Amino acid sequence: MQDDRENLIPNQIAAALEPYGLVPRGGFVFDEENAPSPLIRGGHFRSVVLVGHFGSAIWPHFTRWWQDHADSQDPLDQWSKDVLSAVAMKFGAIAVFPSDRPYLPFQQWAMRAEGLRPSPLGILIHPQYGLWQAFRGALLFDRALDFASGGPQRHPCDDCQDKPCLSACPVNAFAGDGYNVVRCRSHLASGEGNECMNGGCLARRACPVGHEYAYSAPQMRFHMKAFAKG
Ligand code: B12
Repeated sequence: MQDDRENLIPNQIAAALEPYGLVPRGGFVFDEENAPSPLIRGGHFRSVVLVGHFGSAIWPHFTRWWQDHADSQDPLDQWSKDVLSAVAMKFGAIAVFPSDRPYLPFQQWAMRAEGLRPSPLGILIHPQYGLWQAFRGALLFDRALDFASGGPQRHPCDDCQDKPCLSACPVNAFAGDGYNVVRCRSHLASGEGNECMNGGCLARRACPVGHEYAYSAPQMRFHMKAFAKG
């Protein structure tokens, strides 16, 4: 049945994001039971499109921008804001961002939009790209857009017997209940965590899924540095 949903534009959004290495990562219409409509900047929104990246696709675009914004405090967040605010305006949406407070439930939205589930590390895993993907923002619409169902994806951790991610951390930050962030950060600060700092989180790297999409060395270092700084 045709209601007021627009025949979205996923292709147009994808085309607008493509020059930045970004992709639309599904979306959905808010309902009051599972995913209540968020009240943001005084307005309620009816649907959301998540925006993110797979592998290192954003890296050349972001670093080009960074060369001209070398004094930015949070360059990746700032780049995301620059890019997505302009894209949002084009489609009559507003852009929201994962690191803005109060935190919006990006992972819950992503589970609904793309059918992803969390890995034992806490971050969501994608059946093709593994742990090498993240979200740079979301576009909120005051109208209900028409989405193809995100559908449940195959959850690769279900077939992973050994779960090497849980035992690869040199300080066992994932050995207990959840993720021991203090232990992880102390290791990085101690100077003994150079392999993690320079090559990326060893637990994340131990995951066999989507190895070929692992971030490039400079991108690994960038994220680890940002994480270590807190
Ligand atoms: C605070 C935060 C952290 C904190 C604490 C995380 C935690 N325990 O919840 C710290 C600093 C530890 C952290 C670390 C990392 N984070 Co973080 N983090 C966030 C942030 C900004 C807010 C989380 C939140 O409270 N949301 C609000 C609640 C209401 O939303 P939610 O969807 O219900 O939140 C879910 C998460 O909290 C999740 N969760 C539960 N336990 C854990 C544990 C970890 C380690 C994570 C990441 C999530 C997580 O379960 C919740 C229920 O669904 C989110 C962005 C966002 N807005 O969500 C990114 C986010 C979750 N982080 C992300 C990432 C990538 C990381 C790092 C890998 C960063 C890095 N260095 O590259 C590391 C993880 C290290 C590792 N080896 O696994 C991504 C995850 C993408 C994905 N594939 O799922 C997000 C979505 C940001 C993004 N730009 O995409 N993070």
